[in-house]
Amino acid sequence: RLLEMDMRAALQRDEFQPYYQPIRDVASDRVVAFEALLRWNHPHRGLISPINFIPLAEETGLIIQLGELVLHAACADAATWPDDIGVAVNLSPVQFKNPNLITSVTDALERSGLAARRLELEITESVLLQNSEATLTTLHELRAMGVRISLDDFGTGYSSLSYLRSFPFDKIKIDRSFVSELATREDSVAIIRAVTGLGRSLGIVTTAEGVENDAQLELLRREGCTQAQGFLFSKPRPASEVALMLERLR
Ligand code: G
Ligand code: G
Ligand code: MN
Ligand code: NA
Repeated sequence: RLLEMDMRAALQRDEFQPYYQPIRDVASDRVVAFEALLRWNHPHRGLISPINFIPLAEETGLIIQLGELVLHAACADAATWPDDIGVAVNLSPVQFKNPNLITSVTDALERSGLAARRLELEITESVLLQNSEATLTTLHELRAMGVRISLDDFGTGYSSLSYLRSFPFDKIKIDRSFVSELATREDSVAIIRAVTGLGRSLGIVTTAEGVENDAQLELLRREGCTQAQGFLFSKPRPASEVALMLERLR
């Protein structure tokens, strides 16, 4: 079992690092960004997935430190990539309760020299669940800095559509459960069609997650989905392999 003290020690020993998964523009078949996905490189247990430590990090507040680590690493890494390639970083709802969030983002951009337009912050609707003024103010401030805001895991929560009205998101990420069922469930096709149509009418980029085969990609292309991400292109890989992924994929 993972414990808080293991995580504290791991932070000291620098065992956390973001991996990167490419996001491709569907119409041009070009990589437009990478999503940073945190990994814990444990000396005995090997690579530990975030689903096994993010909840503990959120309970203990360590997510604040971890979140800053990812933000700084992702901005620093992205600053070495071609100018037209962005980076997407996941933010926990807990990070929105931290009054220093704006300062951390500003610091990460300044220290890395990364242009704000190249940074995308992914939030889930649970961030907006309380729908507090403070959260919306923070989102608008980030937006005013030039950072883009994505609504992650779209379709898995309770009342997703109302969240689209509460904040002008730049991007909707369609949860991979809808993509994985495309071949077997007709209603999944209908849902993809509805969400890409919604994105088009609202002027919001749509990204399908969990794309694993060509049939899924072709269907997404037909429905006019803007971007695709998934094992079809690449698993998340360490920063040292980003150049290789760019060579192979565009
Ligand atoms: O990479 P993948 O299996 O393994 O990620 C699992 C989950 O962990 C996803 O829901 C993803 O959004 C989340 N996650 C990955 N990296 C981060 C991170 O840096 N911060 C937060 N808050 N969540 C992350
Ligand atoms: O929740 P979030 O979208 O931030 O996390 C993305 C998660 O999905 C990561 O755990 C990532 O490793 C995983 N993932 C990425 N591409 C695929 C895919 O094509 N298929 C499956 N099953 N999982 C994927
Ligand atoms: Mn995400
Ligand atoms: Na997601």
